[in-house]
Amino acid sequence: MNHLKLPPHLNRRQVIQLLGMSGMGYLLGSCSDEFTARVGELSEPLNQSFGELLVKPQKLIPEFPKSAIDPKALLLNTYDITPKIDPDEYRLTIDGEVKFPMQLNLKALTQLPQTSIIMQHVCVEGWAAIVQWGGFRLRDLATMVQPKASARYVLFESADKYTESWDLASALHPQTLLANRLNGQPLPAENGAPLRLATPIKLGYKLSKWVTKVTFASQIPKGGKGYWEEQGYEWFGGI
Ligand SMILES: Nc1nc2c(c(=O)[nH]1)N[C@H]1C(S)=C(S)[C@@H](COP(=O)(O)O)O[C@H]1N2
Ligand SMILES: [Mo]
Repeated sequence: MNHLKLPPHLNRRQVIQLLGMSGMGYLLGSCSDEFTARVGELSEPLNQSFGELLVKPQKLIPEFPKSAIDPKALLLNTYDITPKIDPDEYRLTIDGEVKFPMQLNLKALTQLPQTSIIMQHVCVEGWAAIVQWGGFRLRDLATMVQPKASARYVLFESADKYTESWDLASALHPQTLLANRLNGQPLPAENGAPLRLATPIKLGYKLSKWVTKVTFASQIPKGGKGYWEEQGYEWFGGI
């Protein structure tokens, strides 16, 4: 029963609780049989490469002090058009090379352990801002859906049709979040509400706003490197 290696902040009980809530209707299209099967599956060992990435020590980027936060420095890109998203209708789809594809609503997503990070957001257009993002770790979401051994990349789709693709290791980095808060307040619509990517290890264009779909994939589809990457920006986008 103890095969499942979970990150220390997300214990087995929390995962089962969350799946339990999913079974109660937060997970669309679920029925109680499916739910029982999912909880049962949690006692199976994780696939090795995913498990290794989870426990492998990854270099942590030092955080900035709270006093360094500069709310005015976070610029909005003039080309971004904020899509209208009804929070009640919103669903995050997690699919692809995973054992348990899911669609979760905002209530279910807030059950994941919440954390925050103060980091520098760097846009290649020539501006940077120190911001605090709050949300949950993408690795916790991955633990829920259990990527298969074939998963190598994570693709993101957004409500404004923006796309991104990441390597799995960066997506599972402990400081990579799906954020729902900015500088201690609910995330404003123009900054990506209800959910956006945040991490200190990647440049601004990798940090999709208005994320609606997270797909674990064995390869990056042709033309699917990402909105800016397809126009020549570097794919890895590391800082
Ligand atoms: N969905 C979506 N996400 C996006 C973009 C976008 O146009 N659409 N622009 C990216 C770029 S280039 C940057 S620098 C940051 C800007 O984040 P901000 O608007 O919160 O400052 O969002 C990134 N995420
Ligand atoms: Mo940017």
